[in-house]
Amino acid sequence: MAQALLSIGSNVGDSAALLRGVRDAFGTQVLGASSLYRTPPWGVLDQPDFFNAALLISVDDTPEQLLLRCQELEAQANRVREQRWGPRTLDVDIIQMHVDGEEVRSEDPHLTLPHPRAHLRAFVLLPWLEIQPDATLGGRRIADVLAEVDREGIERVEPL
Ligand code: A4P
Ligand code: MG
Repeated sequence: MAQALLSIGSNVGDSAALLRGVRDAFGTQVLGASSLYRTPPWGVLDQPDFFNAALLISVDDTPEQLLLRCQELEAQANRVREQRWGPRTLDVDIIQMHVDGEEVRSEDPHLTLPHPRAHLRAFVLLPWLEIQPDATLGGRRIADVLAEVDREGIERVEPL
């Protein structure tokens, strides 16, 4: 039995519908879904605003199996990999995963857990805080991690 926190994002196409499609694809495995947020681009600044949300899911998958499911959802959204941190129809990242109550840690570039840039990103932390306020990242409460990052321009839009 595993639990995972997913960060989902889109800034090409009907972003709200694409993010809702991810939630719907996980169906009854969804334990919690954040609101939909509109967020200024991070990394590559010269691109449209993103829509982001977080999902807490309960799955029977191994980390590798879950990564494959996430990549299948990206492929179904006709995602083309062009530029690192560039515009995309759908990005589904695994931020943190617990298997049988133990946090998974991996430095493998193919699947790094917890996600190596999560602590820098308000577009990950703010939606996550909404659904799992007691969560910790790197041994710290995510509210404390969030207090140190720039959250300017992030707006809650509506429920997912
Ligand atoms: N990978 C390794 N660890 C993980 C993980 N924990 N979850 C590997 C998912 N994938 C993981 O990802 C590249 C490789 O990361 C995958 O093949 C997988 O095996 P990618 O999605 O193909 O490429 P990318 O997304 O362009 O690169 P990267 O570094 O993953 O980008 P990020 O970090 O996902 O950032 N600004 C806002 N406001 N909102 C956003 O959602 N997203 C990005 C993308 C940039 N700026 C953004 C947003
Ligand atoms: Mg990604």
